[in-house]
Amino acid sequence: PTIDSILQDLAIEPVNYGATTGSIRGRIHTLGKELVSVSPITGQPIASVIQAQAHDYEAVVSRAHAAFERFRMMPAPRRGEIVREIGNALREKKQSLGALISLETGKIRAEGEGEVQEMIDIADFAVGLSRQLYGLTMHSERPSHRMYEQWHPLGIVGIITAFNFPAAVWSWNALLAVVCGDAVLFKPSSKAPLTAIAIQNIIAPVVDKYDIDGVFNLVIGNRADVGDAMLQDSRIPLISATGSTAMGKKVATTVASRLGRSLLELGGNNAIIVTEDGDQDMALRATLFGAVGTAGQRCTSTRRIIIHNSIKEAFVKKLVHAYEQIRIGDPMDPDTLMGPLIDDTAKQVMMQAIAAAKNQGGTVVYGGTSLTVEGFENGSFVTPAIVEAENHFPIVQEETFAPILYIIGYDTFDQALALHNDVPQGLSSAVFTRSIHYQEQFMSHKGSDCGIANVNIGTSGAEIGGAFGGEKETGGGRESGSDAWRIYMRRQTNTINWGNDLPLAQGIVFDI
Ligand code: UN1
Repeated sequence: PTIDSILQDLAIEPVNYGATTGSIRGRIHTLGKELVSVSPITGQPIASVIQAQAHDYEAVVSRAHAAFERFRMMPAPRRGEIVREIGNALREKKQSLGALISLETGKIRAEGEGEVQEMIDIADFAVGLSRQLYGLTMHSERPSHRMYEQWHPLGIVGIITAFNFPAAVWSWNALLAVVCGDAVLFKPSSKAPLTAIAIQNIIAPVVDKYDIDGVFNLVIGNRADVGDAMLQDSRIPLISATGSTAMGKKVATTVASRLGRSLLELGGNNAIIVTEDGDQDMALRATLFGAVGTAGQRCTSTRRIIIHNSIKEAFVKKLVHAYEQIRIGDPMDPDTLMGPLIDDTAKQVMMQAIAAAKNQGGTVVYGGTSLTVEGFENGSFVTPAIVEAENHFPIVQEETFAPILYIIGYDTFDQALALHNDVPQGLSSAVFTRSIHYQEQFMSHKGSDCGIANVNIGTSGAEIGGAFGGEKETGGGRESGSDAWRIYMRRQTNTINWGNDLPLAQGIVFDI
């Protein structure tokens, strides 16, 4: 498809408005500064967005608040119908939205469409959930009493996302929050604003059909006008934020200072342990997808290989051979496996990390250079890097959002586990082994300290059905499947007395 046909199919104009309350009529005409979305593939502008300013933000939030008060009265299964129609609208636009994600972020077409598939999957999940927002019932300690709990809609949910999953992460939060009866306020990364506009355009006919303007809101704007206001706004009881640990700390402290809730999904430093008996071919394929896929820009990207010293050299050799065959270039070309980084700043950050790794004693065994791709001279391309390193190097302890893979050797499995957990982050992890003994140790309470721990599967590419997130500096939040929906609701405990007496709990007698 041509760029023009992609933009046309998603109703992206040359200039778009960065504040909307969801319906076609709900576009707020802002006067803010223009934000140009530049494709990392060509370095050329795709289209631009007029950013929301403080008064636009105010208009959106007050409409969202009013909409929430109406929307929470709609029965949950009916809210599920809305999400089902959104899922269908996404199915119709899977190709064009996937292509726009590729254009805007540089991820390859298969991964752009994969991201839309995650949106469709979570929509299906949310539809089922709309009939399963279960609470527990308890036996009261008092005679003729009954206790139960209910889950009520929470309010406006703020969703702050990163450039690397500009669509799927919105859907994990928004589609669950909406079946829970909340309104959502989406603040996307300024590096991927058009994907957010496209999502609003795709859902607008559904919003109009159900007359729920104000439930799905968008504000694209800078931190001073929009971002800080969201964090401080007590009309937004929950902020769900995805991004760097530094950003997450700011979100956590600001939201906590007003005793709001935050759901954080921050950096990872994900490792694969390969044991002496592990299937090396499978480990190799998982490493390629995990370390090179999305040009190493997933929070679940594989950043460290912790490998038994007896097989290390042979494995690195095979890895280098595989890296040599990776087709780097235009992500719109179906043969490409790795597109550009998000921008030239990301490229500089990668080059600084490579220099630091060398300085700290590491050896670059492959790649780690800037790359010029013919016909795409202004794209932000690099070669993925393999670096022999030690786990304690300061650079290895950090998350660098780029395709750098550190190779670390070990002798005993206890050592491997210790190295594995000895980083500040705790998102995703994997072991490749045939030994049930190692597998179970890895998943046990003395094993991986991450939110996600896989056996004979890589670190990235999780399904939506599980709870997604991690511990330590990853922020502790859980999104997507399992019972992650609960954070989008408020729990109420109800005790009902159906007798004619008023007994007190704990056997207290308080009579005159
Ligand atoms: C992210 O990088 O922010 O597990 C999310 C995965 C994807 C989601 C990544 N399903 O790699």
